[in-house]
Amino acid sequence: MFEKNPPVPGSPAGFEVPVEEPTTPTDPPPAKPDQREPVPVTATGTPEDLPDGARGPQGRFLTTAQGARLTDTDHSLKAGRRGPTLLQDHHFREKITHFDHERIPERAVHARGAAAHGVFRANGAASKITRAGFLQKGSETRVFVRFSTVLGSRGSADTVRDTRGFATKFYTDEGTFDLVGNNIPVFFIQDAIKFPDIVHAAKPHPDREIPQAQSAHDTFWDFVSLHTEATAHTLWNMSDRGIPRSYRMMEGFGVHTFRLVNSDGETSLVKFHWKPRLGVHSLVWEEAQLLGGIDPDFHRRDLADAIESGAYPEWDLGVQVFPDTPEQTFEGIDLLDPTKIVPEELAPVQVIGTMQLNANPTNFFAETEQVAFHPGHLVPGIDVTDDPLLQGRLFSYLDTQLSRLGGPNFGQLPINRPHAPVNDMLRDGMHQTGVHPGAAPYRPNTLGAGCPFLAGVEDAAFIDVPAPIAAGVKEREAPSTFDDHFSQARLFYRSLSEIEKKHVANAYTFELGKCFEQAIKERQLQVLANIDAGLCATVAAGLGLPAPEPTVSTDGEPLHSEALSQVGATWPVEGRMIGIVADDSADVAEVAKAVAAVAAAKAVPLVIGPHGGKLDGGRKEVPISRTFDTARSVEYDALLLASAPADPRVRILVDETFRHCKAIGTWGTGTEALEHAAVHPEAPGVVTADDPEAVVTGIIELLGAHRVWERSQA
Ligand code: HDD
Repeated sequence: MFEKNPPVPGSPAGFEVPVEEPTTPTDPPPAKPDQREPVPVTATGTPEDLPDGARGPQGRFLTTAQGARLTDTDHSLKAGRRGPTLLQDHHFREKITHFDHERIPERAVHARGAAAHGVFRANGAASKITRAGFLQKGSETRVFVRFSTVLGSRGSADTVRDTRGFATKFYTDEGTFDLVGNNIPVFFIQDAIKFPDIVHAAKPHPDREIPQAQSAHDTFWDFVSLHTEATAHTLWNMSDRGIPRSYRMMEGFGVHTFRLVNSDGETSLVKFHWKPRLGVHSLVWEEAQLLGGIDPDFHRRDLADAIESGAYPEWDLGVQVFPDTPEQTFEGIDLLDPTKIVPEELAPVQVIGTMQLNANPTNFFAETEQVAFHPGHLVPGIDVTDDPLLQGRLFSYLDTQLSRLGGPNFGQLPINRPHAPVNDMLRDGMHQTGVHPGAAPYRPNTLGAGCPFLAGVEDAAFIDVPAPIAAGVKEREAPSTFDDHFSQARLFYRSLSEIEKKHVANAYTFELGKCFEQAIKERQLQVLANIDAGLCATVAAGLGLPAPEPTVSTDGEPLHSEALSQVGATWPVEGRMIGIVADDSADVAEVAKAVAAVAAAKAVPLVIGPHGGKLDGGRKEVPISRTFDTARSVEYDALLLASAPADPRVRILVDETFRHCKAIGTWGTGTEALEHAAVHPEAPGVVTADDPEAVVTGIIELLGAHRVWERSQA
């Protein structure tokens, strides 16, 4: 027999409704065990007595998933040594079943990525415009950043021509904030409803599923030549930004305009920018292509190696700030149009903090693969705007995790857990790992003493800004300010240096040259004519087609934004790779001096020799990092020649380094290696001296400017 509930204090006898909700909150329950730090470790067994050099804290004894110790994992349980496997082999079944389900669906876009942990430190400059706690002076917040390509599958090459994702998860005390951006500040489309169209066009053709991770094919150019709002983004992709040298050397952009709210409730509109301390640098196209075969993991390796060696990459986070006016425009630029930038000369980027990435993930799958970003992960002080692309993203990211991560509890995965206490009323579902106490995950309630209570501004609650919405009728239309598809492409193109413009022309010529349909090439040439007549003429000549006349006017537009060009400044060389060619005839003491000088400049010296092991000379020894078999020029940012091995592979090394406009230094007999490759010792960017330290000094200076563009043929 069940007793009737006892009377609620203060209520009439019995259990009659209506009952008042309690009005004084009790203490909130503590964070769920799985949201506390440090993250619980689930390894079984004892980690003591591990052999030296063990690479993981695996326990000592192998067990089943249920913790029973095992004597054998190499043989299935059989009816006799030569007999069939028994169905009762629970270890075999557990092992194979788990293996059969190891893969999860890859991301529909941005499937290929690499990530790192780090910390963000705010300088307080944003405190006037936002009340977000993590942006107040001195605040330090842990972050996890995932970089990615967009088009390729998980196993595709890193160095393809593509946009790069730059997604940052800030684990703030007030909840998680995700800044899910790209290395390109504009987007292909203005409205999220077009996302499946651009992605279907850019992904491999549905019949043969080729080409992988490429935009150089008919369906991509078919779509973007028709859908001219993609013009600016496509142009950025064809520029050097489409083939970054390293994730560490890319800018990042929030792309959309966001709305910040300060502690007085005042709002402003902002665009977020990440500025890499190492500068913005790119590969040249031939390097990118070669790397696709020689080291498809080039960017992933570069990031992990740099962090492992202590060359922690850093970015300044900056904002461009605009008044929150009803028009939401700035200097005539519609701030809700994600195909537009605001040139930095019109609205400077103001630095509000710095991020350092200082730890590699422990487990790729658990962290890099399972991390789930979402532009709707917002914190008090940061809100969204009505940009129709952002509005659609607010739906898509949550939705996609349901199939990718298998249900609605992906937020409980260690990498996705907020570092703020969570006290939600979400319950059950697939892969629920929380063991929620209490009987009243609903509101209003009396059985849980009214908890959880609702917070106000004074409790650091997230407030949806009551921003006015433009009046109008319900319709499927874009504002007329979204109609201009060319002025910003022109602005970008005209802001590039001559060498960068050449690269753009080469990229269009390559990509369209890979298209089969003549009509698509002709239509894209028309788009190019509306960007720049010279660009159009060069590409048309490369394709062997006539250059059309522009169909839009170019009058009265800004022509130049210096901040858009990558060329002309000098930057730190931390973590840059310098190859040092030497065979057994080299003066080993001199090689050792060069190695030390490169390391002292915080670059990475890699000795390339004819065999593995060491260069041995007198009392000096130098370890060889690469051999003529394994080395290819594309791995290095500069090359030093300590001797002149008569080996064709060395000739290719020198030849490619020269063609790719990278610095070359020689001393002693090394200078003869230049002759073998027909490189003039006085050519720009070639440093020859007697002393290897002087050579390294010259090379580091050249490397600061990234490349020796005077040498460029194209
Ligand atoms: Fe997106 C992933 C960036 C528009 C739908 N997007 C994804 C990632 C980045 C971006 C960096 C990878 C996150 C990670 O590393 O896990 N996306 C952008 C930017 C956009 C943008 C900068 C425009 C300014 N995206 C966009 C639209 C839609 C999506 C308009 C859909 C309407 N994006 C997705 C997605 C993904 C995704 C399908 C795939 C995996 C995921 O979300 O978690 O939902």
